[in-house]
Amino acid sequence: GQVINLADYRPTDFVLERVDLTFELDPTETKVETRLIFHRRENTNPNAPLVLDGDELVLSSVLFDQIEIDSERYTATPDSLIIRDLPASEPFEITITTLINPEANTQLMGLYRSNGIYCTQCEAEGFRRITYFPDRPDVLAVYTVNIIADKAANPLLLSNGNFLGGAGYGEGKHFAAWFDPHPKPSYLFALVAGDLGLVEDTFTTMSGREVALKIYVEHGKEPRAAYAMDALKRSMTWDEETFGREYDLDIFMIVAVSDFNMGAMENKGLNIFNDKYVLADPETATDADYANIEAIIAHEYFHNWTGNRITCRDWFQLCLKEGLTVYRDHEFSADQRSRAVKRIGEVRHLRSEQFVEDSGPLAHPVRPSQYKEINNFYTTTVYEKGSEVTRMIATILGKDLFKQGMDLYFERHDGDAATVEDFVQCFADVSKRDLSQFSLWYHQAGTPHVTVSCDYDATAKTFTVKLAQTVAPTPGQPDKKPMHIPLSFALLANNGAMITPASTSGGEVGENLLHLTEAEQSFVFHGVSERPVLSLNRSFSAPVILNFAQSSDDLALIARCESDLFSRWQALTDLALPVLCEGVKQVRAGQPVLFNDALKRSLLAIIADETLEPAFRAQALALPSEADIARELGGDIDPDAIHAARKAIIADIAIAGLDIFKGLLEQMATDAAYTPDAKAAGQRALKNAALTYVVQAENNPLKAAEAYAKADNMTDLSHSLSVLAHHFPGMTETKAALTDFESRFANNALVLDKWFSIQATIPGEDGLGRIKTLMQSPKFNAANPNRVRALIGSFAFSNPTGFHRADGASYSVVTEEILAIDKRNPQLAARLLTSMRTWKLLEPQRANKARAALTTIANANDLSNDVRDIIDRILT
Ligand code: BAL
Ligand code: ZN
Repeated sequence: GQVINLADYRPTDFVLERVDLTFELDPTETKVETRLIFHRRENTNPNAPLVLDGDELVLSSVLFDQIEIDSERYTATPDSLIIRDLPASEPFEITITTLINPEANTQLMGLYRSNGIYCTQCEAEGFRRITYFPDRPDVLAVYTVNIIADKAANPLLLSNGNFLGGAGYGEGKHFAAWFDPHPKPSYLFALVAGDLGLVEDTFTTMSGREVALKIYVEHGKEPRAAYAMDALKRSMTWDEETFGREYDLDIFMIVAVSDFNMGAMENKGLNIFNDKYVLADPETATDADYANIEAIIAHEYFHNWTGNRITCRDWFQLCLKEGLTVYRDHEFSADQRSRAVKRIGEVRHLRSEQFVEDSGPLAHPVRPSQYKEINNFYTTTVYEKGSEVTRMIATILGKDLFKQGMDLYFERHDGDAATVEDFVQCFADVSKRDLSQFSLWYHQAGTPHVTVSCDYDATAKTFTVKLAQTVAPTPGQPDKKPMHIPLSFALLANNGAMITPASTSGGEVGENLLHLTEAEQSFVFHGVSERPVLSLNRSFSAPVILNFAQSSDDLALIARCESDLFSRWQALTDLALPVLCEGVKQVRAGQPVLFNDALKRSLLAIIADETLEPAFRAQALALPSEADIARELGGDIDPDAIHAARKAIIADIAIAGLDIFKGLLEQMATDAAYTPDAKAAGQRALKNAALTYVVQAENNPLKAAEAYAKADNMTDLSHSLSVLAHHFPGMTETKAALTDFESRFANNALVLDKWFSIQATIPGEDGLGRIKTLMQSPKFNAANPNRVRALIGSFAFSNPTGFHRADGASYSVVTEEILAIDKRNPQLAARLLTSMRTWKLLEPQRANKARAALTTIANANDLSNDVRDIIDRILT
């Protein structure tokens, strides 16, 4: 693979004016005729050839202004088509015919078939697997698409934009024509054909236009699309009310397919979804599934403005659309649900995925400056850290200026292929702030560490907060500059009230916001009449790691009194992590796990506090995960010791709080029919968290088996099954429940994915045998990405004791599987391989085994670019 550099960006030599595509669909031999009108860009080399991208293409013919071109004038390979001797200024037409095989397309990029449905995935570089094309996001054109196909097998023929018309077409065939008036890059092209069920609705936009909404799913699954439709309408309303953005076509379509590499894709007017993020009903979807559907439906819809109307100049700018759109979907979910609980979930995810990425061999800036394989940059850094960077702009500017900046961005760049600099400039312009230091967030990889120390001077009545920031070296970036870090704060009095200082000095201080800009900086608060407790980085205003040795008493005060619920949760986490890490040491030293009562007291007080929403209390009960503890330890990781220590501490808390937990089991139970709203989901979350503690205190599967038997929704059913499987593997109750679940949902692959993933995450070294058996199950299908992620992905990413077996046996099995998957679907294989990105942090015996397994991959022949790129980076 060749390195692509941002610095080498230059516009194309030719301007593409319009695109006409005609597809004659056939499962194994689809004919694609592409008519392109170009003219040479002004002031460019008049002799430059036209260079079009391809990927595994077979050229059938090429015409210049409708006439076959001499073979000396062009060079065609599977990867490119180069045409020479083209006009210096006047427009010309190139007509290309290619033949492609959708059935054989197992990469799921370009045009492929999933369960008999023709569908496409073109982001980032899939369009070049359909036809030769200037396949880059800064080439925007208006598309007309004609689709011809067998009518009986494909009653539906869909593409982007508005429907122009259709009719019969020869024997047994028909055609449909679509026109998309909005210029777009090729990565937003989509085509769907097949036989699907339809759910319809309408939406009236703020200017009074009626938009037809259509969701297509497999026949029989229509009732399971109702929630997605509801989420879509709420998204459309929210984007009008919050960002003033109105939808711009007569029709908006969503198609659910069962083989999909990503979650979903925002193709203009024709979103294509992994069916996992469309289909839901109480019997088959969990509360988490409903929340994901809501978030992803919103995300793809929001892309219509942030991504489609304003797209990216090049793939280095991916965060321009992704980070911003994640920020928008986070805000949407926060408005639809509990903002604090949503924020806690976001931060948990950011820390467990993005912080890990940012501190390891795959670390890269939010806006990278080079890549070898763009598919490997659809990362939590680009998405989630990108969102955090947008959130910090909103925090620094405040609500009103942020809104003005967004309005300016939409006004100034509508129709553009823009850059991160363009985006930031809009906020600089409306706020008159210099955002050049802030922009380091886009360019410097690595999570900043902020060290905090406090000093109270009772005589002078001053409180000094000393901050020091560092960013560790990351690949290609040995030296880092100080960043602009917005830290939201509160000073709490001993009674929990907020203290307002008379004045502050030492740097810019906004409303409850410290602007840390220097490597070392001291903020002094004057007129503070008692020693305050500092609550810092409230609501996680900046994605940083705080090194702040706060006393248990101070943390307990924050956990009890902060008005910012996020900070209360954070204080509990800060109480728990040292206890858990100490427990790991005790386990490794062969000592009993002992700890003081501060954590237990604070935790149980929060759990029992009925003024707090149940969803928040459930989050508190979740405690830091095994991965969180590993990250806190930072090296010499022994997953078995981590598991044992955490288990011992939870058992201790469970016993101490047994009465509370039992009380919650009853209080949170309800006879009301299932609804997926946040309040009901929160009650279920607390009930189910309590169940986990009760069975551990009692060391008996009975209550979980009872919960399984009486569950009337998938949230309760899958939770009780997972409690049984994870805490009582092999017991009669567990075997019975697993068998029952498998037979009850034998015909629902998405639900069986839960059954696979629950079993794949049962702790302990037996996990390997279990996944080997499950891979042989007739229900498993190694060609379907959802199945692979549910079984092998869950094992590698979410079963530390099973995957990191001390003998290294799991590494061999998973690497072998990755090599097999790479032959069919490189994107999926590369993603699975990132599960080993932290191998160097393991204790030496496991690290050596991991290195050996990774070396096997590195030495394999014919690796895809995707896997080659990841293996090269994680092995060095
Ligand atoms: N653009 C790829 C899928 C998504 O982020 O929406
Ligand atoms: Zn996106």
